[in-house]
Amino acid sequence: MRSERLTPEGIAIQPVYWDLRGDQPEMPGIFPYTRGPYATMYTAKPWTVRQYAGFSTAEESNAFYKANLAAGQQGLSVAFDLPTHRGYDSDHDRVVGDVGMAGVPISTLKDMNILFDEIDLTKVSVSMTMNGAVLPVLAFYIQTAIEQNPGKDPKEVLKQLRGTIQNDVLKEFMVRNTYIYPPEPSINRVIADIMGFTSMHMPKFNSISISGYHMQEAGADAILEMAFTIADGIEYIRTAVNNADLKVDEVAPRLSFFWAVGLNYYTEIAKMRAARRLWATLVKEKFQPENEKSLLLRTHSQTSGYSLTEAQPMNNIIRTTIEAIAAVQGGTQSLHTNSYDEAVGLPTQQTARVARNTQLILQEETGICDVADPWAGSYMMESLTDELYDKALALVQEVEEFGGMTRYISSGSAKLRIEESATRKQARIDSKQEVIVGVNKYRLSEEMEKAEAIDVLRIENTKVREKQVARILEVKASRDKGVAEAALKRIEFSARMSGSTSRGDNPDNLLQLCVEAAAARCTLGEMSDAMERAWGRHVPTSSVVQGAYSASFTTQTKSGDFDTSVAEYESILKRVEQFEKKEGRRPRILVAKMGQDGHDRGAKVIASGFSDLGFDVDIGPLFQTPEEVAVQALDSDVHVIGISSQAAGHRTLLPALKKELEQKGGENIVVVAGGVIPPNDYEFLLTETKSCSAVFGPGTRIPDAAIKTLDLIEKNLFE
Ligand code: DCA
Repeated sequence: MRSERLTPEGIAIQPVYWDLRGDQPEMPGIFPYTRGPYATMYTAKPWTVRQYAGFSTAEESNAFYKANLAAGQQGLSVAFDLPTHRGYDSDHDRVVGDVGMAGVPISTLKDMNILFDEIDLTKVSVSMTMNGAVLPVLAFYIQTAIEQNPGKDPKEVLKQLRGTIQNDVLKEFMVRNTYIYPPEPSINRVIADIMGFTSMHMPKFNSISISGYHMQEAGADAILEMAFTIADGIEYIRTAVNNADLKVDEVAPRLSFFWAVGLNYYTEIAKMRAARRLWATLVKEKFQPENEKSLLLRTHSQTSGYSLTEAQPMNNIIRTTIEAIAAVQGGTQSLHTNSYDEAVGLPTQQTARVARNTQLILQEETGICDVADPWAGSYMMESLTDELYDKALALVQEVEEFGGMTRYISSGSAKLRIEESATRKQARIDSKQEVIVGVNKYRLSEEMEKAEAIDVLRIENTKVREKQVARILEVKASRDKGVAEAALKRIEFSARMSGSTSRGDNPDNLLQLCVEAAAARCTLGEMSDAMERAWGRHVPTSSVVQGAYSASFTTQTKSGDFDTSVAEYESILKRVEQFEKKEGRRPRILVAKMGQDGHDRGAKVIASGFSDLGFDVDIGPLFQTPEEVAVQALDSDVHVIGISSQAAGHRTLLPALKKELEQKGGENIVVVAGGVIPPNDYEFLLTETKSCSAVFGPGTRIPDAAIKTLDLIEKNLFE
């Protein structure tokens, strides 16, 4: 352990302070681990700077990773594109607008070989955010590592692999939505077989990254995020013990966590402290492990994407820095800091560099690594930690009494609570109870009309797809067809089996079979289809939260804006009433999402807000093609379609929707769009292609969007 450090003022900074209140102060590295999983924390090893990235092609992503490693990044974190997540090869009809847009497309082993070209997988730890097509992706990674080491015993290669696969499907059914199969096989086969295989063959590899991140991004508060994530973790250990015949100590030491860290500075630090204590206490109580490592909550963190604004984007550097400090003072093991342009598009080289440097400055210029858990003993922090602990424990107990997280999620309660929380937050922002600098306060008048345009990365989606299609054909043409078909048949056969196949030495373990299929050059889509034939594809249902928006919007606040909010709310209701008198029915909107983009917070909040403001709201299923959206809009006879786009598919999908509407006689339906759409694209959508009539960027107030939408519908109908 490093000894004390003197500041320029001559103050001795101790690596750990222990003169806490109370007789028996807690220590880092000792149960219940409130203060950190390791005794020495960053004095022995700072957190890992792990930036999440994936760009349009495997070649570009590989070059980016190599440059980042050379520039000080310490671990890799791969972002895959949405077709890959959902188990589609890049040549599939449903994914035309999505290939290469929000990450790297990986359809074949060849793609994965290129992705890690000249990166030694036995040396660099790699995190992969993958939950749907997790078996083929992990299989490609394993097979790539084996082929990088010709002549070495594959078993020895596997033992050296360090990294993490997200593999957290439970949260996909609550938020984010990149699942493929229904919950039962997703958990009892996919996850169980991965835990079985990795615990036996890959001892340094973390088999799940149990993620609260996406819950907070979808609108969960700290208690919901913490409680649901810990309840998910308990469910996974239970699955390992009951279904995969594993002992708690074979699986729990390699479960890791993932938090979002937003701008509620004190709360975020307290959340991370309370969560460690809660996990250690509950795992000890429920599973009685013998290995202390089973109790450690080790976590990755990411600064909040939701907290970034399109308006005055440089402010986002400050927001991200504050969040990064909270993550570090909360004791994270690994961190991603967002780029300041992420509210409008994908990061560029330059903005990614600023984000990475934010962490390097914290690590190397500030002395922040010199002390473990510097907040310990603060009356405020300790009582906040206790309070979060108690509230989250009560919610975990509620979930456990319900029968565990799988059942709680299936009942729809978890999703609904998160959506309610998101809707209330939006209403607090719209009514200025919550301030966002440059958005609902301190916004310059010239910024009202249009946000400042900044350079964002633009991906030539058609070219990327053509390249991918050619590579898939090449791989299929050069392989032994018989061997590939036999490998796929074995996957399907195993998926149909009912007994437990999850242990790592079982020849029917699905990860084992997928590694064999990867070696036989089967594609990701082919492996996914083989399992889909046995299990089917999960079809989600959607509901709209009622009443939460209006209740929070018109809540009395100390800011004294109460009367203004009520007056604004009532004036919109009145306008909707007048519309109804004239048109014979209320304005009707279809809120829809196209492509493989499952981020539905924006769509759900808009649906709830518009519904509370008097609109008739239809909410379309996720993952629709433009044609399917056009058909639903015509069938439901809506006045307007609201498209929410978060994954950069708007330039392809909106013009395609416009074409479908024209072909099917729906040219009178107004189209509006919202989400992550760079200001540079507004002209393309509004004027050049006329594929929508308004774009509501991030930060748009729902009442303003509702009025503008009504104006457009009335202009269309009555002028
Ligand atoms: N004292 C003793 N050992 C330490 C200390 C310390 N103060 N700090 C770190 N270490 C050790 C760890 O025990 C670990 O060794 P092990 O692998 O043999 O257990 C090693 O150093 C690496 O440190 P760790 O804290 O585990 O950091 P990472 O390898 O970066 O793993 C973790 C972080 C959260 C566990 C992992 O799951 C991860 O990287 N997740 C990222 C997920 C992600 O990127 N998601 C993207 C959305």
